Amino acid sequence: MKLIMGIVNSDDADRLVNTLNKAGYRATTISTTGGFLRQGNATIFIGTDDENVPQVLQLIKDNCHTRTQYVNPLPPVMEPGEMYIPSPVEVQVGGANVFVLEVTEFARF
Ligand code: 2BA
Repeated sequence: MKLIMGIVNSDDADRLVNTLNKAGYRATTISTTGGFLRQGNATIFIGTDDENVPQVLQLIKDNCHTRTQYVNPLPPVMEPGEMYIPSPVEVQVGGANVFVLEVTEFARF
């Protein structure tokens, strides 16, 4: 068995979970925050048998889209009288960052 952990854009999470449920997969969503942009994203956990992993990865791929975001870099150290004009940097985020983990035991009581 595997635990698939997908970090996705919050706007894609509902559609992805609905699609997973319709395809017969169970999923858990938690609200998370990216360490770089410090913006909200969603992390979805799916526990499933090994043979289902390719299908789940395909569903994630089909439902999560890449987005362009802009970040303002930290201002440099300034001398008195100097002026800093921030120029945002383009960053491509997602569609999804996915980890597939081995599950040693699963219990449902
Ligand atoms: P964030 O950490 O907020 O990163 C958002 C996007 O910023 C990243 O998109 C990447 O394009 C860029 N980025 C991140 N760290 C960077 C750095 N040190 N220098 C330059 N650009 C950087 P994605 O790679 O698609 O990542 C989207 C989100 O997935 C991340 O949000 C984070 O929450 C998660 N993530 C990605 N890789 C991860 C990893 N190896 N471990 C844990 N979480 C990860």
